[in-house]
Amino acid sequence: MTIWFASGNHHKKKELSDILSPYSINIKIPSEAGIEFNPEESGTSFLENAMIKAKALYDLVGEPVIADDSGLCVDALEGRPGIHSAYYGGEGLSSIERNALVLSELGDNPNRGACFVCAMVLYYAPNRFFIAQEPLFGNIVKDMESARGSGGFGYDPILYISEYKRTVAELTEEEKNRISHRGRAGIAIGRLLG
Ligand code: ITT
Repeated sequence: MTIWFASGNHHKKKELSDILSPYSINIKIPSEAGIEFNPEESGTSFLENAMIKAKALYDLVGEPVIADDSGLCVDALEGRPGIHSAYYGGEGLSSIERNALVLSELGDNPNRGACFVCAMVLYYAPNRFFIAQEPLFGNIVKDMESARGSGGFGYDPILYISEYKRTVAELTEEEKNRISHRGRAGIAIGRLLG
């Protein structure tokens, strides 16, 4: 079965494709069908933004849709970057610059607790949808030299998972998908579909 994924982020698409493959579910994103898709994410929570994306694509294609809104929430920064993770510090920054910005805002604060959050929606129709929201807890590394790893994307190099003694970017794809916010939410949705 193939289902729409309301995203323009190819990293998310790759991860969710792998997460849903045991359920024999393929996903396709709007750009693959030549559909321009860039809804305004005006919500105040991951869940609201996931619903906005799901509904916007459903309105365009009239078929079931999955949407993912996600980000990094740092305890000592009152949950920032949070829902602003994708463009934190300004649209033009690279991931490395955004990671450096979070580290500089945190400074030497001993409270390094943080988590990734993923709100995922399976949207069948305006009155029929399912939600899964899951975290991945870790600690923000102490400086850019400790921001290791080349896997994953975004803030993966700065979130350290003590159980694995590695950053998320140092995990294999399988390891990340097994424990991640997106992996857990995706499995919950996959079970509904599979
Ligand atoms: P779509 O809205 O098109 O799906 P996006 O990247 O703009 O793509 P979001 O608004 O949900 O998506 O923002 C997610 C951002 O949060 C993402 O760009 C990363 O900066 C960060 N993020 C989310 N999941 C992550 C992960 O698994 N690892 C590292 N960073 C992640």
